[in-house]
Amino acid sequence: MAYVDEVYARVVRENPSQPEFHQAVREVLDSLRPVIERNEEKHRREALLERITMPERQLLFRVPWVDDKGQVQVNNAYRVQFSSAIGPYKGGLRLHPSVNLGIIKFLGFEQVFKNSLTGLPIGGGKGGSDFDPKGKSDREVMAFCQSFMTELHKYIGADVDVPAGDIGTGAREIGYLYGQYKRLTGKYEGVLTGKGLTYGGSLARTEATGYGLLYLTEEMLRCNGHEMAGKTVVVSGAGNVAIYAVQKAQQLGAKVVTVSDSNGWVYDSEGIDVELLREVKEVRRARLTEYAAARPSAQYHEGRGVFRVACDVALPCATQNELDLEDAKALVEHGCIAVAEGANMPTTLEATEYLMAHGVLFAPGKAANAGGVATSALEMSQNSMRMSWTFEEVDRKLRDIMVGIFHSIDEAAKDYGVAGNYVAGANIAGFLKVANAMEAQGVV
Ligand code: NDP
Ligand code: 2IT
Repeated sequence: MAYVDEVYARVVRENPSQPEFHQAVREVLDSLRPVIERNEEKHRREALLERITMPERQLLFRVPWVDDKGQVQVNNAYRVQFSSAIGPYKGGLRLHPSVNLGIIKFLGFEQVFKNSLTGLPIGGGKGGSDFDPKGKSDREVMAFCQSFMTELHKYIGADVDVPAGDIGTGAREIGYLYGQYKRLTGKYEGVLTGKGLTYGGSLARTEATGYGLLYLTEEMLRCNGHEMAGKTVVVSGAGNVAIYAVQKAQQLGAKVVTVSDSNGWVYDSEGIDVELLREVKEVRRARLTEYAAARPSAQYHEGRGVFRVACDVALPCATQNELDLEDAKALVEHGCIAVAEGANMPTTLEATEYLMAHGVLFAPGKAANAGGVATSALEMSQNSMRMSWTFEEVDRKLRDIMVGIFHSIDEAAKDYGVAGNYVAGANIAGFLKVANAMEAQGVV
């Protein structure tokens, strides 16, 4: 049996009931075949792939907190410290009722390669809880965050592990988490990113994932003889990534016609009004029905449907496995030329294969959405220097990083005989740096 298949079988055997983790590992290992085959016996002897697919440390803990009625609530919480080969563990905290260990492991695994692609010195990790911030009062969210950090603070630090936002964890949650870390440790340090601008945050971090997605997409289009201007774009999600993807796509001259949340989606024939979207989502924390009610050109639909709308470019920016084979077929039928993943693993394996087999340019999340964590690393740099850069400086660095990522995945794909396969290119380019650092550091 090929070494990659042996390792995949072991991952499935040792991590039962974690389908998302299996899926993420499968995609990476399949891409690595040509790399591993060049030196299979050496890698097997060093157990390189077993080590890269097994987290260095997994923390599971309970988070008790008191709700507004005086009832004690208890949530499950996780921090998976996946790899510190190239830097301190780095990755977000997801707060969503669907969170379980398998989801956090898939996200942590993806993060290792993504962070490597940024070219910055950050290892990979991820955490979160099945706590649902939706519908909770600010006091309840604070109570949860303080209790969560009361346990988590023992395992993190500016040079150890630096969490950030993800689904359900935005500026409010990061603020409460930071306050509690500072109170418990007495340290004012860059232990979290995505902080507010008054206490160590970086300009452009809020926008970074969405903007970075468009910078990479635009470069991918340009290198394949297209441009963003004039394109019709569908976006899913209506959170941090989606909002700033819509904004940057519009700045680049595209027309964005959809956004979605977990209840339904909006088609706006005039193009999404991003200021109204921000008001509904960031200020009022309301549903998209309120967007549709305030906008005559918008139609609201229950359920899913974004990827059935005719478009040139599709940007899934909500959650994992939201774009399936039927969606991929509809996109191809409508003449879509590019899909770029703002979310982590939003496209199923079958859909990814179908899109690539039908000539759709496909930018995988670990490359396309790396702008968020890259700007987090820039926030860490600014904290270490006790300085802050202007919006324009950070944005310029972000753009350079995203263009650089596109070229490194493009070149890795060409080097390994799979030109144009950016999934393989991203997995290979991300892997090579981590593997090199692991080999250099010995058996640890
Ligand atoms: P937010 O919480 O800000 O927004 C998530 C959006 O997706 C919401 O509109 C949410 O709707 C919608 N959604 C639809 N279905 C689901 C579901 N089943 N589970 C969760 N959300 C759902 O998160 P972000 O925008 O930060 O994250 C979106 C994606 O981007 C995630 O995959 C995340 O891992 C990834 N990502 C985020 C980065 C960041 O910097 N924030 C960086 C890189 C990747 P509703 O409000 O109704 O729940
Ligand atoms: O998935 C991701 O890359 C993030 N949620 C951002 C992580 C970070 O540390 O900024």
